[in-house]
Amino acid sequence: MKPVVLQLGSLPEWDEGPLHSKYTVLPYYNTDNKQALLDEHGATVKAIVTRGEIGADKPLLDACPALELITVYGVGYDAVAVNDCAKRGISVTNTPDVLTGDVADLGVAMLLCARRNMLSASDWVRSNQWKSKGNHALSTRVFGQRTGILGLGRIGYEIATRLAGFNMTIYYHDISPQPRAPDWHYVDSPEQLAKQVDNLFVTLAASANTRHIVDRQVIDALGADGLLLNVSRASNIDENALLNALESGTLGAAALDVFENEPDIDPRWLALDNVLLQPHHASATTQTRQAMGKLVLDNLAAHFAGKPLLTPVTLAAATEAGTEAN
Ligand code: 8YV
Repeated sequence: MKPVVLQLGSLPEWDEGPLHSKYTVLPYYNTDNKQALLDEHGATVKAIVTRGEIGADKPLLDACPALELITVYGVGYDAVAVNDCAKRGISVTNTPDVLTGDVADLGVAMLLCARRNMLSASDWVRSNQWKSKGNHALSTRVFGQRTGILGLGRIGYEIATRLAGFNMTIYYHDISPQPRAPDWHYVDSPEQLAKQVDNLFVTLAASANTRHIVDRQVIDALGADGLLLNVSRASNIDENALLNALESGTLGAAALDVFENEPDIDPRWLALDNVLLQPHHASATTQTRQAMGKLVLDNLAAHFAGKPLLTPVTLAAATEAGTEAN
């Protein structure tokens, strides 16, 4: 008999085929009466396939008493009730490493796009204002700026490495100085980091400990010429404080791939012209999504073959502030 898998989010069709051929898949995300599905089949579920932004909460875990494994299609597992998994001996896997380069690439692209006003400049051409009004307004030089990295994990490191190529001075904050940071400057608090830099990247793994770590003080410290970029999780930033600062101009600009309550984001974002909005797609290249799907399937296969998991999350460490990002 095929093991029963509860699927919490859609996957590309190249993953759906293999998933359905090896498992009895319950498409929770696609089911109107979710409670009825759980009442009828919850006791049979052996594995959950979910996505980073969806996770799996305690009520869902409680509805699946025979659950053995949660595989996350994404590096971030902050939305998974990891403490309950640890208590019940449920294994958790994620998809680290394979997405690092793409997330770093998009982060750098967001910085360039925001600082050089590329979207507004594109509109300038499309709306014929280049012809009718002349040149677009000047933008801000990127190379040689100072950039801060909040969370020097895999993604933060790759962003910093790329930006060093732009002759930038790199500052970072993490739980301690990181041995692999070459000549980058360690700063001992997020607020001090924000004070030192022009651009501040948030690349922290989200947890209860990092919730709103970028608060009003940090945003104020970045200041009216500062750019705040987030490719991790919305919860790392006090979103209301960020909106207030962008609306009042106490913060210069923001470039964001993640939002509270996404995709139903706060309409206040849409009224701002000093924010670059991206639809949580930093890892969304065909190549990376294929690699992420393969890891999900390989972890499932390993688990049901009684073999070691490829990318297990260490649950003891899962509640501490980490240094990865999405
Ligand atoms: C994905 C993510 O967009 O890796 C993560 O934690 O949030 C992203 O890479 C997401 O998991 C896919 O739905």
